[in-house]
Amino acid sequence: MPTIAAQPYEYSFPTGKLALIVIDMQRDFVEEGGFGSALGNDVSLLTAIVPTVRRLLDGFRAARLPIIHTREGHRPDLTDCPPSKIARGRGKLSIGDKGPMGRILIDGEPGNDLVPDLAALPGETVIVKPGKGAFYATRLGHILETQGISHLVFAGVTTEVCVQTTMREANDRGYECLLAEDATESYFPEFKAATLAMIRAQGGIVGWTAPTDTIVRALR
Ligand code: TIU
Repeated sequence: MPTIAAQPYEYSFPTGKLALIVIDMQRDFVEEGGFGSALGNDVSLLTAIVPTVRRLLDGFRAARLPIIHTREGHRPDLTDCPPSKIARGRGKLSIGDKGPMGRILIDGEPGNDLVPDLAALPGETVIVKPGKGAFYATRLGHILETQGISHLVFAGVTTEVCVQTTMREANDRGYECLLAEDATESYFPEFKAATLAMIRAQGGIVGWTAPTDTIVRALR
């Protein structure tokens, strides 16, 4: 089995059972005027990882391995959004309000698109998810099962919210999870650092972490 130099120890994966999941690299979080900035965050930290996420995507594309993109987005009528989620945050704009990139966090609006450099290519899967975790109320589990996937590499934003939640969901479902350290980011550097540390602590209680270039080299 190929291996990747990772923390807390090497990550082995059966070729053909590995997939990439890129979490929520959408304009709502990465660009000014979306949900992230409405919550009072500086989006520049997130914008900075776009080229690294692209290198990871291109590595999986070159290796012809499955790629799944997610977007956090709700139906226009908000029937899939708990009122508690709309009320939370008390930002300038709430979910469903009209912002400079269309209605905030609504599927089909310009702000819900993946950033142009990370757009999905034909044959790649895009999952729109109403929650922070990508398994909740989506067909992700079914898709992975039918493709025989057992090992997942994770990238995207934000590290401690949607990425970590999805990684924990995947870990509980038996997937072997590796997070690309420099292809994920948080609005809070200290939260990113803590998340990487807690994932790989206790012998990899949630999974492994490794740099993007190390992962891409192992795919060749
Ligand atoms: N606010 C924040 O850090 N994250 C989210 O609301 N969603 C995701 O992480 N995608």
